[in-house]
Amino acid sequence: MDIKKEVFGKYREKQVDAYTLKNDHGMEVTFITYGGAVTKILVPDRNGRLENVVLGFGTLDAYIEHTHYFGAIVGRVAGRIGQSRYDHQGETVELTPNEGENHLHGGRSGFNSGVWEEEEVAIEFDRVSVKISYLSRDGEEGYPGNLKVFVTYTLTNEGCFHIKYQAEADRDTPLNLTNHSYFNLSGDAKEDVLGHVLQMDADSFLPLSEENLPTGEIRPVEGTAFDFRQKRTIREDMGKSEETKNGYDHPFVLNKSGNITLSHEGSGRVMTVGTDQESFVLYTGNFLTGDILSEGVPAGKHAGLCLETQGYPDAVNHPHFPSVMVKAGEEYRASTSYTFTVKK
Ligand code: G6D
Repeated sequence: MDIKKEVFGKYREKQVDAYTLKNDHGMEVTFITYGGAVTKILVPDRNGRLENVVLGFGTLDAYIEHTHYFGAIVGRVAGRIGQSRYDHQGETVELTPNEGENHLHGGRSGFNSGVWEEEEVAIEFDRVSVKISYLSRDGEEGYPGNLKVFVTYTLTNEGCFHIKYQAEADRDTPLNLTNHSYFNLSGDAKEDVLGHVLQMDADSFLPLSEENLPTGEIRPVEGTAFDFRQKRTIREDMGKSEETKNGYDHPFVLNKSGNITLSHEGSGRVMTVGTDQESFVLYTGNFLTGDILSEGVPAGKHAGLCLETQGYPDAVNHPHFPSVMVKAGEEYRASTSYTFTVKK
């Protein structure tokens, strides 16, 4: 078990560091303190060949220039907030619009573009972890209150990459954190993800409006292109419905103690996602534009897929959705794990 720390660059006079967490079986997770972005996850295939299973860039400039949120921590509120506003206790809070009139992924300068600070590095016999922090000041992107966020990235000797989120604010605020890694289990993005096999314990999904905002309906997946309760490839039903012909970009409601399993036949790699979050967005990289990855290959459409575990998007504007409001002084906690195994 080991952790390597290197300087990755400088952003607005702040040093950006890269940390590489290693376990005893060759698996590695690398992230940078710019946006807390996960840049590489090296996982063996069935022949023991270590390859990168997330989309990532090799330079800080590329992360600054491209807003696909590769690997980034997203907040204060992941997803969209309609009309960039919400009401709370009789007050209307105006956030910064950054997608038409709507607010997406924390605004123009969300958590994905902040430089996070090292809090703690821990090396134990069966796991290594790095805890980082970010202070979102009162009024940042329109949000109320000073919010201190801690994220702990852990890699275990059992092949589990675990993300723990903790936060506390001095005023009531919405909070909905996620990690925006794009997974591609073929390794080094050698093929797109449409042939990946996905199984999701999700009986319902949230239909979207033209602006990709939840309509408020919670619809059963039965008989739709959103039914992944039995495993199927991404492409199998994608083209069969108007809503998914360009790919998936939809929130699902995760069944209690449900899991998500993604696998790639060619490599034998399997990733199982577990979380304490009630929802997640399946996004199949529909808007990727061919940016050149650290492996020197372009990340075109469907080059990677995201499983953004989180609260319900736009929950602040849908009272019947589970709330994402955190009270002043209350501790927010959330966690998600990505466990990698190999099918011989
Ligand atoms: C697009 O609609 C999608 C989002 O879901 C995704 O998070 C973003 O691109 C990166 O806006």
